Formats: sequence, structure tokens, C-alpha cells
Amino acid sequence: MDGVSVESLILKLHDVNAVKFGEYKLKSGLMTPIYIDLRVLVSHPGLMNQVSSLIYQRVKEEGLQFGLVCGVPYTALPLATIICSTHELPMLIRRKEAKDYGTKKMVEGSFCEGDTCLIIEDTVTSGSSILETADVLLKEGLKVTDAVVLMDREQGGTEMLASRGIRLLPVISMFKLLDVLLAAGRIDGPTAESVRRFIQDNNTFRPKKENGGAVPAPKKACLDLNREQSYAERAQLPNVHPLACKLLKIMEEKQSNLCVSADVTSGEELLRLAESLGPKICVLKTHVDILKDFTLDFSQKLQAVADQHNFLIFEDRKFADIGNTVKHQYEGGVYQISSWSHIVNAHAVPGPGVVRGLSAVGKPLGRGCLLIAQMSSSGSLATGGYTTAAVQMAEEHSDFVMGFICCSKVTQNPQFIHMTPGVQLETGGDALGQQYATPEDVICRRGSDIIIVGRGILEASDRLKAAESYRRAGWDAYMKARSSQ
Ligand code: 5BU
Repeated sequence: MDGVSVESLILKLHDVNAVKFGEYKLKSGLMTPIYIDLRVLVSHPGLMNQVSSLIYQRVKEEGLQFGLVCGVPYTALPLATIICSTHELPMLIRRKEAKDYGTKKMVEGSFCEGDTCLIIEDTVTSGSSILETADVLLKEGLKVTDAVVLMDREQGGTEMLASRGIRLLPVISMFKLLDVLLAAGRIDGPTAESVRRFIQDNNTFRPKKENGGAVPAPKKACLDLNREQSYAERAQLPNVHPLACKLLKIMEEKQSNLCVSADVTSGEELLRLAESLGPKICVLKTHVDILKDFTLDFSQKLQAVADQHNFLIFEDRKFADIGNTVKHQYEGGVYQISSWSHIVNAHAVPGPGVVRGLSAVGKPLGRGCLLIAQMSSSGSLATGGYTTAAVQMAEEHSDFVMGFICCSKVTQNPQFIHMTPGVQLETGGDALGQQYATPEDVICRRGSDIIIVGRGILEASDRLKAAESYRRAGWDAYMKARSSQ
């Protein structure tokens, strides 16, 4: 099966009528010029193997971490079976209806609470089928972080699933399919054009690839949640945290939604970095415990640079203990974080006590806290119900919690700021599980507010130039999102 290309698979799918062009009625009643029916695959065993092989290839390319595999019933069930059988992976079967006799189980197969299950699907439009299956698995105590789909119609499924902490990885995207069929002369230009228009007009998100600029600007290019309001307008909201208000104003004024992650190990280098990149950024993020020479004098100098260049300081301390302990960690010790850092962050794992403890110290000083609702690292456990619980905790403590660290928008409440790490101009990752999305992905497609960039800038030969590229990319993505309203 090795060597099957996506291009040749697309042509074969067209050969067997799994992709049809014409006028078809969707479940919703909407007429569509393209119909994708992968149920026919079962009649073509060779093709089934090729599809399974490409899906598995995608899993490997992404280095996904999981212990179990579940296919969304019914079309993806045989695909999951082939993959699991070929690669000897344990599989689960999700029942559509509970049996009315015997065990009444909704999930068949062995698993332990906390196991991670990869979902396999044939086609995604809105993402609701994957979510349905994910919800059943989550109810059983399983974790779901990734789903691989053969065909993504690019009508918003990726973004919807991302907002629920599930990453969607497609093998074929709609726009790729059209490109290949057009290039092979299987469809003509007007047909490709009408499908593109349909997808865009029935899609609140800009597709990843446009073809030759022939496509008119879509009505809504990006994730539209919260984009009705500009950063400046959100700053005026009655319930917005005072520090979030200040930050939103800085962003608008400096035309920057860039937070630089200043992960350097000497205080002097950090100050130099802050001075030089200061005009480009809205926030400077520190890991003060990686500095070999921290002093309180350094922290005062850093505050002076922050004042001079009008940015906020965010110590990425990730507090995660009981309230009483975090109070001491925040206020005291060597670093006295509350005395110089405008923003800190905390894990939700200890429960609301962690926020109450931090708030006791930080609120009187006008500080703010970000809750870690999701993490950028592969295999992160902060997904699904955990993310939802973190959002609820923020809602209940909005006098101190000003927003989230997250991979995509986790709440539509515009008073909260979404900050996303794991950003580089190219997607990819590092050897230790970091995963990168692009500024456009993060701001435009995933609906976050601020990009956090470390090595993308720090490892550039010209850090200032790199910072300007990220500032511009982040701001352009924001403008694009705004103009699509
Ligand atoms: P990078 O060099 O752009 O990969 O650095 C990302 C920074 O953001 C780094 O300081 C991390 O500690 C931090 N980070 C992250 O990468 N992912 C997360 O989920 C959280 C923080 Br929370």
C-alpha cells in the first residue's frame, strides 16, 4: 500500500462515484453542487486499503499519541477496523443505540478511564458526528484529543471541534479535491468555481487554500465569534477586567496582538530583548525561574521598560497548588512575582481555591490571571470537560480571571482574552511535543486574540525583524477577521 498518493486516491474516489457533481439535496434541505458518499467504499476493497493506509500515514506524520481507536459509525467503522488490524491497535466500537438487553454498554471493547482514544471519520462537514462520538467516549471517562478524517468539506468542522478541544486532521480537503479533479480534466472550471462558491457561502471560515485567486472574497473569511467587536470596543465593555481593558487598548494602539515569550536565561539579555522588541508587542512573557541571575533590581528595570514601551508583563508561572500555597508562591520567595508581573496564569486542576488564593494577593494590586484551559503540547490532558470546567471557573471569578491560555476560542464571552502559545509562521512542532499553528490559524480560524511566540523570534538571526513579521501576521489576521464581518 506504500506510495499511495492523495492525488491518485482522489481520482479513484471520483472513478467509483464517491464524489459526484450535480444538484443534490443535503439532510438540511440545502442544495449542494457536490456530493460525497464514501459509503460506496465497502464495495471496493483495494480502495478501502488505500484509504486506510493514507489515514494511518496522517496519524504517523502528526506523531499522534493515543491508546485506542474508534471509528464513527457506520462508514468509518471498517476503515478503523482495517487500520487497527493492520497495525495491531486496540479498537473500540461506539454503539449508536444501547442494547436493550445484557450490558447496555454504549462503547464496546476494553479500556481504562483516562485512556486516549483517536477518532476516525470518513467525511466532516460541521463536525457534529465526530462530536457525538467524542461525547459518548468522554462520558465513559476516555480522553479525545484528535480526530483524523478522510475528507474535510472545509465548512467549519475544524473550528467547531477545536473549540471543544479536538484537533481535526484531514487527509483530503475540499479545495485540494477540486484542484486535483480540475487539473485531471475530470471537472471544468465553472463546476469547480460553483463548488468553491458554495463552500464559501455556506462556510463561516476561510478555506485553507484558494485556487489561483479566482475565488471572490468570501462573506466571512474567519471565525466570527467576538469579531463583531474590535479590541477597542471590547475594552469598553462594562464587565471587562481593568487589566484586560488596558491590554485591549494597548493592542489597538500599537496594532499588535503579539506576545513575545522571552525564554532567555540571563536578565541582561531579557532586558535587551524587552527594549528592542518593546514597540512591537502588547505583552512580554517571562519564565523567571529559568533566569540564572534574577534580582529584584532586574524586575524593577523590566517594569521600567514595560512602562516606556507600553506593554504588559506576564510571568508564565502556571500556579497549580492549593490556595494557601499559591498565595505564598505568588507574593513571596525569591521572585516576588506579584510585585512586578501584571499577569500570571494558573492551572484549573486544584479547583477554584487556586484562583481565590492568587486573587487574595493580586486583586488589590490590580493584577490579572489567565486560566490554562488548553495547552499547545501534544497529548495535553486539558481538553473536553476539563476545558469547560476551566471556563466555568473563570466565569465565576471574573473579577480576577481576565482570560485564558488556550489553543482556540473557549468562550464567546468577549470580556475574556484568549492567548495562544505554540505559534510559528510554519506549522510543525519540536522534538518534545510542542505543536505550532500559524498566526492566521490562531487568530482567524481559531478565534484567539493574542499569539504567543518564543523560538519563532528568539531563534531568528534578526529578532527584531522576526518580531515585526509576527506582529504584522497577527495583526493582518485580526484585520482579515474583522473585515469578514
Ligand atoms: P515556543 O518557543 O514558541 O515554542 O515557546 C512557547 C512558550 O509558551 C514557552 O515559554 C512555553 O513554556 C509556553 N507555553 C506553551 O508553549 N504551551 C502552553 O500550553 C503553555 C505555555 Br500554558
